[in-house]
Amino acid sequence: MRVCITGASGTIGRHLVRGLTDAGHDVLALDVAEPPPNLPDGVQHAVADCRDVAALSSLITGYDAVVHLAAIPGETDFEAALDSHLRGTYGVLEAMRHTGVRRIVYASSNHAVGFTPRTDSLSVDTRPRPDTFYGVGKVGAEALCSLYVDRYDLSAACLRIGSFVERPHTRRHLSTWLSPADAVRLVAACLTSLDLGFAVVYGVSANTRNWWDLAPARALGYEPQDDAERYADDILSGPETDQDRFEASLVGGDFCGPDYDLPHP
Ligand code: 15L
Repeated sequence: MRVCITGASGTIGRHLVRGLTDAGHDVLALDVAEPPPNLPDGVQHAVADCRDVAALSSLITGYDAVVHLAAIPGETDFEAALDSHLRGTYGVLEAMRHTGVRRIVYASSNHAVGFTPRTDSLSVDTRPRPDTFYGVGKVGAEALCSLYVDRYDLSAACLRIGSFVERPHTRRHLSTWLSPADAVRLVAACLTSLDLGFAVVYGVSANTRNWWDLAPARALGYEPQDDAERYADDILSGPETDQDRFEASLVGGDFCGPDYDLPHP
């Protein structure tokens, strides 16, 4: 498939550019700033702001899908969150509508439901419960994807990603880790699933301690291979702290704590 990746220079973007290219996709690596380092041979890159519908439209014409990662990857003030998540995603969806690109894989986040308390199994149907303006932005961008699916017949997968890190290093990560290789598997499945429509799925690896429902992602063809448990001995060797216990009690972990309550103007 011809796939445009926005935010291609970011942490997840760099892995996906290489992983999807290796999987045989024809990738356009798009970013607002510098080209991603170590771009694989044959990968095109372009610089554009996702809010610039005209620029984006001319770049994605003829593509099959957009993997939309571009956004500020953590908490900000309200205005920045609005701009980054809502205006950025709106720009991508509008460019897709103008050019007939039919499928979006959107990097949402667990922080869309971050204030949800620990349960046996977290359903994708749980109500939006953002833990930050970042989470509010993700909820809003998921809603935009839903609108464009229903009104303009696009297909969308919203990935509520857990903790994308090279290797897990906190107790929470034992549940929430999404390995780089599994991230590629998840996005590849969403790109090629025949019956996508509108889907919200959790993006975590096959972690022994996972408690987020992976059935919706598996239904799209995602078969995670990694498990944070292989790092458990190392991570659990220290004493469990109050912070660990707090992080385990809510989906969003430390994002739910006081450090993420930004001062309001
Ligand atoms: C995210 O969505 C953030 O981008 C990342 O910084 C982590 O906090 C991650 O979630 C997580 O929940 O571990």
